[in-house]
Amino acid sequence: MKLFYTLNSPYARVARVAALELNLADKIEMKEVTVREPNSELLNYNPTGKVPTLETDDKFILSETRIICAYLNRFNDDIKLFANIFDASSLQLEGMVGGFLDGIAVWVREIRRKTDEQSLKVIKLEQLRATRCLEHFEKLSDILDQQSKFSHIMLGCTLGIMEARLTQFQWRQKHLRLADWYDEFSSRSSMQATVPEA
Ligand SMILES: N[C@@H](CCC(=O)N[C@@H](CS)C(=O)NCC(=O)O)C(=O)O
Repeated sequence: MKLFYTLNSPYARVARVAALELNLADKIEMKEVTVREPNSELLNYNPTGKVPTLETDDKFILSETRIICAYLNRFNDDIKLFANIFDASSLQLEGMVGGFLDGIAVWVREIRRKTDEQSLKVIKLEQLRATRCLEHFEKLSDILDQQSKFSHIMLGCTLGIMEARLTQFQWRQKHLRLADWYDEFSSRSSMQATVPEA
């Protein structure tokens, strides 16, 4: 299998962390690519041009982080990355962390534009969304454990890209228990091996 990624994509990081957590490093060739460029190698494989992208051994091209991680999970039955459909609490967490990541990705993308092209309205909206989500996860920190779950990996990667790219957004002081959870989760080797560039 071949996993296409960029160093700084939080979505691709989720897939890379999941691959490491599932002990699949020797089954996957990691291929760093560029995105949003007409000559990106990824476009030869995936018309969406998005990372992560997985090429399976039988040459199917899988898009979308969740689909890729679900596919990877079939190679290691000992770990159940995804919430059981009968466990609404875990499904709730998984869904809300996904929405949190989507919002942070929009915010990060917005501030990468030239200053005079940035929309303050979008930035404000995403800041408010992130603040609400952080409060929600802070309240949940009692039930957040350190298991290798898709929701936890996604939450760790979202907080990770916030720390790397939204440096002025001081979230730690008001969310001490979530920060503790994050510090412990991000110390695992899969997270350490995939830290975004400063
Ligand atoms: N819904 C997708 C989102 C993936 C995504 O947006 N990746 C970004 C990098 S963070 C990307 O590849 N952007 C390239 C582009 O927009 O052309 C997923 O879950 O995998």
